[in-house]
Amino acid sequence: MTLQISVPDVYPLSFVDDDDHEKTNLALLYDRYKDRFITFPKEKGWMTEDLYMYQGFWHQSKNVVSVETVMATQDSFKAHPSDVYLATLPKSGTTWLKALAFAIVNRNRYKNKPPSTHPLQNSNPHNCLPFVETEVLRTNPTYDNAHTPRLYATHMPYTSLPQSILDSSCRLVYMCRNPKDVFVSLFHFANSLRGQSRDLMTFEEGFDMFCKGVIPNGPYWDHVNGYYKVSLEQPTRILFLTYEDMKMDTRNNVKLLAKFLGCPFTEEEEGKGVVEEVVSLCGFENLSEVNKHGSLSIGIPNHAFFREGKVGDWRNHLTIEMGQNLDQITKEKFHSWDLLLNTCL
Ligand code: PAP
Repeated sequence: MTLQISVPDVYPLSFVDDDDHEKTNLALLYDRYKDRFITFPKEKGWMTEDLYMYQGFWHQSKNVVSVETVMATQDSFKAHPSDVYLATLPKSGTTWLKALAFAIVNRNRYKNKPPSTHPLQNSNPHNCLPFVETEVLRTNPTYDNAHTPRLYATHMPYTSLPQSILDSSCRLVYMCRNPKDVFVSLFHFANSLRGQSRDLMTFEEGFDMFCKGVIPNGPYWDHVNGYYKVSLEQPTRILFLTYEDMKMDTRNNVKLLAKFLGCPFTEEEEGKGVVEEVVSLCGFENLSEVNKHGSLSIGIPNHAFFREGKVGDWRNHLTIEMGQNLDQITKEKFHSWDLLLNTCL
Protein backbone atom coordinates (compact mmCIF):
# COMPACT_ATOMS: atom_id res chain seq x y z
CA MET A 1 0.00 0.00 0.00
CA THR A 2 1.40 3.43 -0.91
CA LEU A 3 0.75 6.27 1.44
CA GLN A 4 0.95 9.92 0.48
CA ILE A 5 2.06 11.89 3.49
CA SER A 6 2.66 15.54 3.90
CA VAL A 7 5.44 16.99 6.01
CA PRO A 8 6.45 20.63 5.69
CA ASP A 9 9.23 21.76 3.35
CA VAL A 10 10.71 18.84 1.49
CA TYR A 11 8.00 16.21 1.70
CA PRO A 12 5.61 14.76 0.49
CA LEU A 13 7.37 11.51 -0.23
CA SER A 14 5.47 8.44 -1.25
CA PHE A 15 6.15 6.31 1.77
CA VAL A 16 5.19 2.71 1.96
CA ASP A 17 3.16 1.30 4.81
CA ASP A 18 4.00 -2.39 5.04
CA ASP A 19 5.89 -4.75 7.34
CA ASP A 20 9.14 -3.84 5.70
CA HIS A 21 8.45 -0.11 5.66
CA GLU A 22 11.75 0.93 7.28
CA LYS A 23 13.77 -0.80 4.57
CA THR A 24 11.55 0.46 1.78
CA ASN A 25 11.53 4.01 3.07
CA LEU A 26 15.28 3.92 3.54
CA ALA A 27 15.63 3.00 -0.12
CA LEU A 28 13.39 5.95 -1.00
CA LEU A 29 15.54 8.31 1.04
CA TYR A 30 18.71 6.90 -0.50
CA ASP A 31 17.34 7.61 -3.98
CA ARG A 32 16.28 11.06 -2.94
CA TYR A 33 19.61 12.15 -1.45
CA LYS A 34 22.26 10.05 -3.18
CA ASP A 35 23.10 12.72 -5.75
CA ARG A 36 23.97 15.08 -2.90
CA PHE A 37 26.45 12.77 -1.14
CA ILE A 38 27.69 10.22 -3.65
CA THR A 39 30.61 12.47 -4.66
CA PHE A 40 31.64 13.29 -1.08
CA PRO A 41 34.88 11.81 0.34
CA LYS A 42 34.31 8.14 0.97
CA GLU A 43 35.94 5.48 3.15
CA LYS A 44 35.32 1.84 3.83
CA GLY A 45 32.57 1.38 6.42
CA TRP A 46 32.45 -0.60 9.66
CA MET A 47 28.92 -2.00 9.64
CA THR A 48 27.91 -0.63 6.23
CA GLU A 49 29.75 -0.78 2.92
CA ASP A 50 30.85 2.87 2.93
CA LEU A 51 31.22 5.94 5.08
CA TYR A 52 30.70 9.40 3.55
CA MET A 53 32.11 12.66 4.88
CA TYR A 54 29.29 15.14 5.38
CA GLN A 55 29.67 18.43 7.27
CA GLY A 56 33.01 17.26 8.68
CA PHE A 57 31.80 13.87 9.97
CA TRP A 58 31.72 10.32 8.62
CA HIS A 59 28.29 8.87 8.08
CA GLN A 60 27.01 5.47 7.07
CA SER A 61 24.71 5.05 4.13
CA LYS A 62 21.80 2.64 3.58
CA ASN A 63 21.25 2.52 7.32
CA VAL A 64 18.68 3.91 9.73
CA VAL A 65 21.37 6.23 11.07
CA SER A 66 23.04 7.48 7.91
CA VAL A 67 23.92 10.44 5.76
CA GLU A 68 20.55 10.23 4.01
CA THR A 69 18.53 10.06 7.24
CA VAL A 70 20.56 12.98 8.65
CA MET A 71 19.86 15.02 5.52
CA ALA A 72 16.17 14.17 5.64
CA THR A 73 16.01 15.08 9.31
CA GLN A 74 17.74 18.37 8.65
CA ASP A 75 15.24 19.07 5.89
CA SER A 76 12.08 18.19 7.75
CA PHE A 77 12.40 18.02 11.52
CA LYS A 78 10.67 20.57 13.71
CA ALA A 79 11.78 20.70 17.31
CA HIS A 80 9.50 21.64 20.21
CA PRO A 81 10.99 23.86 22.91
CA SER A 82 10.20 21.21 25.53
CA ASP A 83 12.01 18.37 23.68
CA VAL A 84 14.98 16.58 25.17
CA TYR A 85 17.57 14.91 22.95
CA LEU A 86 19.92 12.19 24.15
CA ALA A 87 23.06 12.55 22.08
CA THR A 88 25.87 10.02 21.87
CA LEU A 89 28.55 8.75 19.61
CA PRO A 90 27.77 5.08 18.90
CA LYS A 91 29.07 2.72 21.62
CA SER A 92 29.26 5.44 24.26
CA GLY A 93 26.29 4.25 26.32
CA THR A 94 23.32 5.03 24.06
CA THR A 95 21.30 1.97 25.03
CA TRP A 96 21.84 2.56 28.74
CA LEU A 97 21.00 6.26 28.51
CA LYS A 98 17.84 5.51 26.52
CA ALA A 99 16.75 2.99 29.15
CA LEU A 100 17.43 5.36 32.04
CA ALA A 101 15.63 8.31 30.47
CA PHE A 102 12.66 6.17 29.48
CA ALA A 103 12.42 4.59 32.94
CA ILE A 104 12.69 7.95 34.70
CA VAL A 105 10.17 9.83 32.58
CA ASN A 106 7.62 6.99 32.56
CA ARG A 107 7.98 5.80 36.14
CA ASN A 108 4.53 6.91 37.24
CA ARG A 109 2.88 5.31 34.25
CA TYR A 110 4.12 1.88 35.27
CA LYS A 111 4.32 2.15 39.03
CA ASN A 112 1.06 0.31 39.76
CA LYS A 113 1.52 -2.33 37.07
CA PRO A 114 3.22 -5.70 37.47
CA PRO A 115 6.99 -5.07 37.07
CA SER A 116 7.19 -7.84 34.46
CA THR A 117 4.99 -5.77 32.11
CA HIS A 118 7.36 -2.80 32.02
CA PRO A 119 8.48 -2.19 28.40
CA LEU A 120 12.13 -2.43 29.45
CA GLN A 121 11.46 -5.94 30.82
CA ASN A 122 10.18 -6.98 27.42
CA SER A 123 11.88 -4.93 24.77
CA ASN A 124 15.16 -3.40 23.72
CA PRO A 125 15.59 0.22 24.94
CA HIS A 126 16.05 1.12 21.27
CA ASN A 127 12.39 0.18 20.75
CA CYS A 128 11.30 2.36 23.66
CA LEU A 129 12.96 5.59 22.63
CA PRO A 130 13.59 6.35 18.94
CA PHE A 131 16.48 8.02 17.19
CA VAL A 132 15.28 11.26 15.65
CA GLU A 133 17.11 10.20 12.45
CA THR A 134 15.03 7.04 12.14
CA GLU A 135 11.76 8.87 12.62
CA VAL A 136 11.93 10.00 8.99
CA LEU A 137 11.51 6.36 8.01
CA ARG A 138 8.20 5.99 9.72
CA THR A 139 5.10 5.73 7.63
CA ASN A 140 3.73 8.78 9.37
CA PRO A 141 6.69 10.88 10.45
CA THR A 142 4.85 13.42 12.52
CA TYR A 143 7.65 13.24 15.07
CA ASP A 144 5.35 12.77 17.98
CA ASN A 145 6.31 10.24 20.55
CA ALA A 146 4.33 9.38 23.60
CA HIS A 147 6.49 11.14 26.13
CA THR A 148 6.31 14.49 27.80
CA PRO A 149 8.78 15.97 27.28
CA ARG A 150 9.26 14.39 23.85
CA LEU A 151 12.37 12.27 24.12
CA TYR A 152 14.59 11.43 21.17
CA ALA A 153 18.05 10.02 20.81
CA THR A 154 20.52 11.07 18.17
CA HIS A 155 24.01 10.18 16.95
CA MET A 156 24.21 13.43 14.97
CA PRO A 157 27.16 15.72 15.68
CA TYR A 158 26.14 18.98 17.36
CA THR A 159 26.85 21.10 14.31
CA SER A 160 24.72 18.86 12.08
CA LEU A 161 21.62 18.97 14.27
CA PRO A 162 18.56 20.30 12.43
CA GLN A 163 18.38 24.07 12.60
CA SER A 164 15.12 23.91 14.53
CA ILE A 165 16.90 22.08 17.38
CA LEU A 166 19.78 24.55 17.37
CA ASP A 167 17.40 27.51 17.32
CA SER A 168 14.99 26.26 19.96
CA SER A 169 15.39 26.23 23.72
CA CYS A 170 15.13 22.44 23.89
CA ARG A 171 17.64 20.59 26.05
CA LEU A 172 20.17 17.89 25.35
CA VAL A 173 21.89 15.19 27.35
CA TYR A 174 25.25 14.03 26.04
CA MET A 175 26.98 10.86 27.18
CA CYS A 176 30.70 10.58 26.54
CA ARG A 177 32.86 7.47 27.02
CA ASN A 178 36.59 6.82 27.06
CA PRO A 179 37.70 6.50 23.40
CA LYS A 180 39.67 3.30 24.06
CA ASP A 181 36.54 1.57 25.33
CA VAL A 182 34.46 3.08 22.51
CA PHE A 183 36.91 1.66 19.98
CA VAL A 184 36.91 -1.82 21.53
CA SER A 185 33.12 -1.82 21.79
CA LEU A 186 32.70 -0.62 18.20
CA PHE A 187 35.19 -3.16 16.89
CA HIS A 188 33.32 -6.08 18.46
CA PHE A 189 29.91 -4.73 17.48
CA ALA A 190 30.95 -4.16 13.87
CA ASN A 191 32.54 -7.57 13.53
CA SER A 192 29.53 -9.29 15.07
CA LEU A 193 27.40 -7.71 12.33
CA ARG A 194 29.93 -8.09 9.50
CA GLY A 195 30.21 -11.77 10.34
CA GLN A 196 26.79 -12.24 8.81
CA SER A 197 27.75 -10.99 5.36
CA ARG A 198 31.29 -9.64 4.97
CA ASP A 199 34.87 -10.41 5.86
CA LEU A 200 35.80 -9.60 9.43
CA MET A 201 37.86 -6.49 10.06
CA THR A 202 41.25 -6.97 11.75
CA PHE A 203 41.83 -5.29 15.09
CA GLU A 204 44.77 -3.32 13.66
CA GLU A 205 42.74 -2.13 10.67
CA GLY A 206 39.92 -0.97 12.94
CA PHE A 207 42.38 0.78 15.27
CA ASP A 208 43.96 2.62 12.38
CA MET A 209 40.57 3.80 11.13
CA PHE A 210 39.52 4.90 14.62
CA CYS A 211 42.74 6.92 15.05
CA LYS A 212 42.12 8.59 11.68
CA GLY A 213 38.64 9.48 12.86
CA VAL A 214 36.97 7.19 10.33
CA ILE A 215 34.10 5.74 12.36
CA PRO A 216 30.33 6.20 12.02
CA ASN A 217 29.53 9.73 13.24
CA GLY A 218 33.22 10.33 13.95
CA PRO A 219 35.88 11.54 14.36
CA TYR A 220 35.38 10.63 18.02
CA TRP A 221 37.12 13.77 19.29
CA ASP A 222 35.15 16.20 17.10
CA HIS A 223 31.84 14.65 18.15
CA VAL A 224 32.65 14.95 21.87
CA ASN A 225 34.20 18.37 21.36
CA GLY A 226 31.09 19.81 19.70
CA TYR A 227 28.79 18.93 22.59
CA TYR A 228 31.33 19.55 25.36
CA LYS A 229 32.00 23.12 24.23
CA VAL A 230 28.31 23.98 24.20
CA SER A 231 27.75 22.27 27.55
CA LEU A 232 30.37 24.61 29.08
CA GLU A 233 28.81 27.66 27.45
CA GLN A 234 25.21 26.63 28.17
CA PRO A 235 25.21 24.24 31.14
CA THR A 236 21.46 24.53 31.64
CA ARG A 237 20.87 23.46 28.03
CA ILE A 238 23.25 20.51 27.78
CA LEU A 239 23.82 18.01 30.54
CA PHE A 240 27.19 16.38 29.89
CA LEU A 241 27.46 12.91 31.42
CA THR A 242 30.14 10.30 31.16
CA TYR A 243 29.72 6.54 31.00
CA GLU A 244 32.49 6.23 33.60
CA ASP A 245 30.79 8.56 36.14
CA MET A 246 27.49 6.83 35.52
CA LYS A 247 29.13 3.48 36.29
CA MET A 248 30.92 4.77 39.37
CA ASP A 249 27.96 6.52 40.96
CA THR A 250 24.83 5.44 39.10
CA ARG A 251 22.43 6.54 41.82
CA ASN A 252 23.53 10.19 41.95
CA ASN A 253 23.82 10.47 38.18
CA VAL A 254 20.32 9.05 37.76
CA LYS A 255 19.04 11.68 40.19
CA LEU A 256 20.86 14.36 38.22
CA LEU A 257 19.38 13.08 34.98
CA ALA A 258 15.87 13.01 36.44
CA LYS A 259 16.21 16.59 37.62
CA PHE A 260 17.45 17.70 34.21
CA LEU A 261 14.57 15.87 32.49
CA GLY A 262 12.18 17.89 34.65
CA CYS A 263 11.00 15.02 36.82
CA PRO A 264 13.20 14.90 39.93
CA PHE A 265 12.68 12.12 42.44
CA THR A 266 10.62 13.25 45.41
CA GLU A 267 11.76 12.60 48.97
CA GLU A 268 8.99 10.06 49.26
CA GLU A 269 10.20 8.24 46.14
CA GLU A 270 13.75 8.26 47.42
CA GLY A 271 12.55 6.84 50.73
CA LYS A 272 10.70 4.08 48.92
CA GLY A 273 13.77 3.10 46.88
CA VAL A 274 12.43 4.24 43.50
CA VAL A 275 15.88 5.48 42.40
CA GLU A 276 17.36 2.06 43.12
CA GLU A 277 14.52 0.43 41.18
CA VAL A 278 15.36 2.52 38.10
CA VAL A 279 19.07 1.76 38.49
CA SER A 280 18.46 -1.95 38.68
CA LEU A 281 15.82 -2.04 35.91
CA CYS A 282 18.31 -0.34 33.56
CA GLY A 283 21.39 -2.13 34.84
CA PHE A 284 23.53 -4.20 32.50
CA GLU A 285 22.68 -7.42 34.33
CA ASN A 286 18.95 -7.00 33.89
CA LEU A 287 18.91 -5.58 30.36
CA SER A 288 21.38 -8.11 28.98
CA GLU A 289 19.16 -10.89 30.33
CA VAL A 290 15.97 -9.37 28.86
CA ASN A 291 17.72 -8.90 25.51
CA LYS A 292 19.27 -12.34 25.16
CA HIS A 293 16.98 -13.17 22.26
CA GLY A 294 15.19 -11.40 19.43
CA SER A 295 16.30 -8.56 17.23
CA LEU A 296 15.46 -5.02 16.23
CA SER A 297 13.27 -4.43 13.18
CA ILE A 298 16.43 -3.58 11.23
CA GLY A 299 17.78 -7.04 11.95
CA ILE A 300 20.44 -6.34 14.59
CA PRO A 301 20.24 -8.98 17.35
CA ASN A 302 19.27 -7.45 20.69
CA HIS A 303 22.19 -9.08 22.46
CA ALA A 304 24.67 -7.18 20.24
CA PHE A 305 24.06 -4.08 22.36
CA PHE A 306 25.15 -5.85 25.56
CA ARG A 307 28.71 -7.18 25.54
CA GLU A 308 30.73 -6.47 28.70
CA GLY A 309 29.27 -3.21 30.00
CA LYS A 310 32.47 -2.35 31.87
CA VAL A 311 34.88 0.54 32.27
CA GLY A 312 38.42 -0.19 31.09
CA ASP A 313 37.82 -3.33 29.04
CA TRP A 314 40.30 -1.81 26.55
CA ARG A 315 43.08 -3.10 28.82
CA ASN A 316 42.17 -6.62 27.71
CA HIS A 317 42.46 -5.76 24.02
CA LEU A 318 44.82 -2.88 23.23
CA THR A 319 48.61 -3.22 23.34
CA ILE A 320 50.43 -0.70 25.55
CA GLU A 321 51.59 1.09 22.42
CA MET A 322 48.08 1.31 20.98
CA GLY A 323 46.81 2.75 24.27
CA GLN A 324 49.59 5.33 24.30
CA ASN A 325 48.94 6.31 20.68
CA LEU A 326 45.27 6.87 21.32
CA ASP A 327 46.03 8.81 24.53
CA GLN A 328 48.42 11.03 22.59
CA ILE A 329 45.72 11.96 20.07
CA THR A 330 43.25 12.59 22.89
CA LYS A 331 45.72 14.84 24.73
CA GLU A 332 46.28 16.87 21.58
CA LYS A 333 42.58 17.23 20.87
CA PHE A 334 41.40 17.92 24.43
CA HIS A 335 44.53 19.63 25.78
CA SER A 336 42.71 22.49 27.47
CA TRP A 337 40.08 20.38 29.19
CA ASP A 338 41.41 18.63 32.29
CA LEU A 339 38.03 17.33 33.40
CA LEU A 340 37.36 15.73 30.05
CA LEU A 341 40.84 14.26 29.96
CA ASN A 342 40.13 12.51 33.28
CA THR A 343 37.49 10.49 31.47
CA CYS A 344 39.16 10.12 28.13
CA LEU A 345 42.70 8.99 29.00
P1 PAP B 1 24.71 2.11 20.24
O1 PAP B 1 25.24 3.50 20.19
O2 PAP B 1 24.99 1.33 18.99
O3 PAP B 1 23.30 2.01 20.67
P2 PAP B 1 25.76 1.75 22.85
O4 PAP B 1 24.60 1.34 23.65
O5 PAP B 1 26.24 3.13 22.97
O6 PAP B 1 25.57 1.33 21.35
O7 PAP B 1 27.02 0.88 23.22
C1 PAP B 1 26.99 -0.43 23.67
C2 PAP B 1 27.93 -0.49 24.85
O8 PAP B 1 27.21 -0.12 26.02
C3 PAP B 1 28.43 -1.90 25.09
O9 PAP B 1 29.72 -1.73 25.68
P3 PAP B 1 30.84 -2.85 25.60
O10 PAP B 1 30.95 -3.29 24.20
O11 PAP B 1 32.09 -2.20 26.11
O12 PAP B 1 30.38 -3.93 26.51
C4 PAP B 1 27.41 -2.41 26.07
O13 PAP B 1 27.84 -3.53 26.78
C5 PAP B 1 27.21 -1.21 26.94
N1 PAP B 1 25.92 -1.23 27.65
C6 PAP B 1 24.69 -1.53 27.15
N2 PAP B 1 23.78 -1.45 28.11
C7 PAP B 1 24.42 -1.12 29.25
C8 PAP B 1 23.99 -0.91 30.60
N3 PAP B 1 22.73 -1.05 30.94
N4 PAP B 1 24.91 -0.56 31.49
C9 PAP B 1 26.21 -0.42 31.15
N5 PAP B 1 26.69 -0.61 29.90
C10 PAP B 1 25.80 -0.95 28.95
